[in-house]
Amino acid sequence: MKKYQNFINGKWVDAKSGQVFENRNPANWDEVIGTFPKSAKEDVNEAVKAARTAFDKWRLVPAPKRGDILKNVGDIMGARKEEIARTMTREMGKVLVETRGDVQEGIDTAYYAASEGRRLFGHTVPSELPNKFNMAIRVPIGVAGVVTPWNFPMAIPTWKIFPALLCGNTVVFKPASDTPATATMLVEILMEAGVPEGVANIVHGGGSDVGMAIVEHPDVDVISFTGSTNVGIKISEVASKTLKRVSLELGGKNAQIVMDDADLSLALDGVLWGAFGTTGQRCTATSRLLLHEKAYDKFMSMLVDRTKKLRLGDGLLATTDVGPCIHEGQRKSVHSYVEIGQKEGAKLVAGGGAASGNGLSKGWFYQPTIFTDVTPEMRIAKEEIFGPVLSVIKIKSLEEGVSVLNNTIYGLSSSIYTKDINNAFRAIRDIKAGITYVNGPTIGAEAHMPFGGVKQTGNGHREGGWTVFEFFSEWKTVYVDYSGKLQRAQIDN
Ligand code: UN1
Repeated sequence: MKKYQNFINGKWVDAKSGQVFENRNPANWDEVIGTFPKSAKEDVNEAVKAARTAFDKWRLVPAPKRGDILKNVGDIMGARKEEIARTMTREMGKVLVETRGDVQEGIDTAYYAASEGRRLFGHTVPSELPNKFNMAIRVPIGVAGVVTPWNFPMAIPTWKIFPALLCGNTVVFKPASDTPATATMLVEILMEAGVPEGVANIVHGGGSDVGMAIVEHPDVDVISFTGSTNVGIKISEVASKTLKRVSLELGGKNAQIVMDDADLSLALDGVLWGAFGTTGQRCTATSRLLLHEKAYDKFMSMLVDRTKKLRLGDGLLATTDVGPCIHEGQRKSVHSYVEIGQKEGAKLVAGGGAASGNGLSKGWFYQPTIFTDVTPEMRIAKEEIFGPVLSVIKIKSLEEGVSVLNNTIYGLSSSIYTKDINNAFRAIRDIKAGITYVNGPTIGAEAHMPFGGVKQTGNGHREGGWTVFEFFSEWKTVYVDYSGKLQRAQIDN
């Protein structure tokens, strides 16, 4: 069995306590991927010290040179893509085409960040005084704490770490304890690509031991977290004591509207992929279908039929459409929502229980599940389930669809299928979400576009795209007076 370690100040080390935890395959719980250090505050302290020291040199490396290293990172990830994808499927279960896509998102992010090294644009602005020059430039913040989930074990860490490094920050990375092997590969690649010692550090372990120690550490300047809304609120509270900058990407309760004028077979492919891709374990997953009454009967019969044909299994097999839930606790939580839905009076038309059968007996499989007769006030219509459960709500009009779509505390992703351009633009205007897809499912964000949500999905920041470089840098405003005399703004002009 492989024994993994933390990476601190350029060296692979055990947790100071010597304790370890196991990582198992959710499609076959007998298979242990490896053991990982069960770290604590003392390990975080070492990593932060290393990152703090390394920051003094790294911030002075020209941004285009930092970009060149990230270009190498993208190249190495490309060469190791298949190996990383297979490891990822083994440790978190999603099917191989999806884990390949996850790695590709990391590669895209590397090349995008590499090119940003030759931009990182600032502003030059005319001064109100003669012989004076005004500019605002971007400077690094310091040590970045990066805390990431298990559902996108490569893509999400890269969204955070690559822009943080490109901007000149150093990093202390705590990956989800369900996907530490993929995270370790990312750190190996960073080192091989030429990231200097101490600039990127990884500390494995639990959220309350390691994650919170990073968040509360006075020498960590900025935190980027993706995960549940409850943990996000806690992070926000703890980080406020040292007034850290914090970016939070939290829950979602995303909906796909299907209008009566939509291309129904396109909308069907969209909702199947959105609801059951990654076993529904995405913050962008489609967990509500808002279906126009005129398309209802036809669409529902196609949807139930296709859903029942989805093949569950080990994500490494080419015959598998849907992998397992991440662990026992998640499968239990999904099932408890199914029970809640039934008690609330919704009608189960597909799935509704743990899946058993050939090849499924040692994994956390759950049948793709659909509820109809869901009303907007039911808990299954409002709360994030994070599993393969779709709630269907009948709508009479676009206005009703948008209003039901907005009836949640979250606002990450959204989708509308319609051939009517007026419907599409009204939806774009009125939907309260960070992302809206027209004639596409709620999933499928591209690395070079802003990613994030409104309301309790986050705290207003965006990762991905050009916006993430704003998050990981400070503005410094510079005035250069070359008049040779005292010039007083607001007074001498
Ligand atoms: C997430 O749902 O946790 O758009 C991230 C997508 C992916 C990223 C999703 N590119 O679904």
